[in-house]
Amino acid sequence: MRSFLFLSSLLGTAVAVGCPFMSGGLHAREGDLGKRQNADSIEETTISTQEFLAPFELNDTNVYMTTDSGTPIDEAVSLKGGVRGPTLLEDFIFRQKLQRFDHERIPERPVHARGAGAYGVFTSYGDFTNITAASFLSEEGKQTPMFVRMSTVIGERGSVDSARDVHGFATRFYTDEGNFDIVGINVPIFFINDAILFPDLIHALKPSPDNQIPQAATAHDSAYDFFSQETSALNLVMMVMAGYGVPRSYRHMDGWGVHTYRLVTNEGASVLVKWHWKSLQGKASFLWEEAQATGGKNSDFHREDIWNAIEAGFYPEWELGVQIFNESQQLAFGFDVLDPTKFIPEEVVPITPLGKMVLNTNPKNYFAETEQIGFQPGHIVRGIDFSDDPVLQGRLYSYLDAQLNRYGGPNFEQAPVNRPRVPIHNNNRDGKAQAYIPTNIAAYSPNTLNFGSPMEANQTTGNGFFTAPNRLVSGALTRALSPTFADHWSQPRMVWNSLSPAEQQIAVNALRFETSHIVSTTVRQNFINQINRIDNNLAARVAQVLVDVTVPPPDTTYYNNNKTAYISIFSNPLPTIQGLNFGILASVYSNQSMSQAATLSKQFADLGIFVSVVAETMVPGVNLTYSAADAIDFDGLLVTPGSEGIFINGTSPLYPLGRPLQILQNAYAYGKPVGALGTASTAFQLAGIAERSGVYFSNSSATLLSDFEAGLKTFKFLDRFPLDA
Ligand code: HDE
Repeated sequence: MRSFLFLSSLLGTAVAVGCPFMSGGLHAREGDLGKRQNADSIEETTISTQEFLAPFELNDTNVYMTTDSGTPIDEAVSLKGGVRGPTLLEDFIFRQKLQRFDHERIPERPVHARGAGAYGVFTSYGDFTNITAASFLSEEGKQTPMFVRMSTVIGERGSVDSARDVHGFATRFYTDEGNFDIVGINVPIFFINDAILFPDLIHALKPSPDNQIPQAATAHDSAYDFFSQETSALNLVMMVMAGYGVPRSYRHMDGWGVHTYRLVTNEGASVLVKWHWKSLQGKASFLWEEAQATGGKNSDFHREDIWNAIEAGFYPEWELGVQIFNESQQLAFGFDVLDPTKFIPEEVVPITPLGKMVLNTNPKNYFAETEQIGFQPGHIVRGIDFSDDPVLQGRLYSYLDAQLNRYGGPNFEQAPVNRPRVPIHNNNRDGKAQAYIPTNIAAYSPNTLNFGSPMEANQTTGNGFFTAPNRLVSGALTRALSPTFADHWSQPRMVWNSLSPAEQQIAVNALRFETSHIVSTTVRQNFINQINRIDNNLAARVAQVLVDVTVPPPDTTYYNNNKTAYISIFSNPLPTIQGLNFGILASVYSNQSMSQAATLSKQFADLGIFVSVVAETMVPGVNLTYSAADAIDFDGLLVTPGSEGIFINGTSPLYPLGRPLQILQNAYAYGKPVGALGTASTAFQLAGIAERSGVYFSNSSATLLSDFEAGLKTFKFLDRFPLDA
């Protein structure tokens, strides 16, 4: 079993960087929260993530084929009237096989259709009963099985993983008091502040209704028409453009619950919280050119990455934490905590770690598990309660409705992946595909015929769910948004301020790409007007590539100097390189190259990364040919001495023209660490790449190993790219 090395260094990392806001949050001190388990001591996963699913698994090894009703059959050939005659209606085997095929699909999710899932285990760091009655947080070391599904939002089920998009981060805890879902995303905010706008948002972002173009992309008129009219979206748009839209992998993104929730104790005392999953792999993102190439070369990049990591035992890990604040602090941070388009900077309310999730098991059947899982923000357990965030409130309806539509009936909670670990007892009955056999004939409450059972459970009886007793609601009915939600520009301004110059350039380039696709001059101008309210320099730089737009004078109403240290993705080295991909470029025509590749391959694999030796043919020791390989396959790459010839000549019928050189040049252009052992540096001269940060030349493989270990942690060398003057 693996030990968890990185966590101890990540605990207690709340670094204060000039707090721009009015008042600090309620930080849970260690004493407040009970003893936290030493993270290094959580070594053993004792709970099997799939134990409760095992009874539903079908094992087809060494058995005869049967119909769905169990009759052994031969279904390889249909029943005909003569070998050359027509197929007969009588053929129940044929009919069942075809009919089952015709019905294989259910409607894909209207959003988040493309995703990948995995099982894991959550371990609580301590006894948190002083802030919540949630049983999965009640004891140090308590383990709870989990399922997680990560996704893009806009693309269809078969779209590319590396599309620029917000990413879903939906987590289910199979707790011993029922299922609890945090259905979050990889940014702390959402586009809109009222769920009634969701269909508008999604209609604007999805492909055009006439020609279904573009797929999985926001770079079109309707999206920017919406963003420039519904300006609550600007905060999220800025984060997506600054790198959050193109994560390197699902493993390298954080997750956020986004809305404010309540934690409630057994006694009914409540605090407000924001949920956060911190990736212990660190945050890392693609560059846009790389993401686009990845989409074309390997549309399964993200699902493959997490699958391979889990198969190799490089179990990805996230730390669950909460920002905790008081009921009285709802308006204390300069905005309204019920507005999901705003986040509380971690300098203002640091994150209190609660436990750790380790994903350690891949699903066995994509449809049965990853496709059929039906997350709902309404899957909630005792000790947790909602807030009046209007988007959360709307979601409580929509997800249930979406599952009904996808399953065509109300028994979707009976699918193995949706069943709770604990028995269910209620008077819900019948419906399509009922899989239980309810035996209670008094399916109503109150009853005497079943001795009053199932009994009602509540705060004091039966350990039941309860609404926080101090939740207050008052006010006249009104179809209006709170004025405390009105500022749509101060936070995107803070996001912009918090980016390094290189990241600002990434955001500018991203917006140049996106807005270059806008045909309507009105939409272009509207968008420039809106980002001018974030920053005049940003607006001017984006507008540089457009025609027919005027950059208005600075609109300083919302300009501020606030910053947070927690937004920047590229400024922080990764805590670990485990599970990254590394390429060693070699040539089968050089013994020197092949023997160096074999040695280096072993040395680099010892760093806990996936190493591929690339050469012309798949002789032993080669993992990828130049016919198949591309720079997107590697987070870093090294050229072996003896292989220089293929960079100089670059022509061989065994691979596309100039491919080896192209791999090297693109890896450099995607900001990756690249290097050469010994004489192989001549390949770099040919590629026009000089030695500089992230470009390593050495005669010593030991030096290269340590250079690359550091280089892969740096991940992207942004100083290679020009900044606007
Ligand atoms: Fe979702 N969302 N959403 N959403 N969402 C769905 O539910 C919806 C929102 C999120 O991997 C759908 O089961 C409304 C915020 C994730 O299975 C649907 C609103 C956040 C997933 C739906 C929101 C999310 C969904 C599609 C109000 C982040 C994928 C199928 C504005 C905090 C879950 C389904 C998975 C999926 C509706 C807003 C995240 C249609 C009405 C905010 C991660 O019901």
